Amino acid sequence: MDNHSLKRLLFTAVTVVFVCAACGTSSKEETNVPLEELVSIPDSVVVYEGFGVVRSINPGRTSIVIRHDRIDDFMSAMTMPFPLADSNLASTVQPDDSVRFELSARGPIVEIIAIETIE
Ligand SMILES: [Cu+2]
Repeated sequence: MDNHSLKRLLFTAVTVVFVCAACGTSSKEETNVPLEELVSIPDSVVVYEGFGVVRSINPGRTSIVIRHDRIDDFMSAMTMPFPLADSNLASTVQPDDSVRFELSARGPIVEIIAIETIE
């Protein structure tokens, strides 16, 4: 199992824990318990730099699919969607652009915090 698969599995596990916790809650007031209180999400954020080519931007501008190179200590090369920390980031790129981007990773929560086109 590569590192990315592990992260996906972790994310799935977190989602399952969250859903199960919501199901087991009897009071409506307790259904919006922050994820951080249900599972251990580290406080520390790690920022990774990535390079790749934009494949598509989702219509809601909440994520971008990138065919990315290997990201050292994080994941192998692949094509995958990345959530955007800010939808304004989507306006700076378009499909087929070569890009450099920065990812913040807080446990299984990964998102693009910066992106720019490169030559
Ligand atoms: Cu990836």
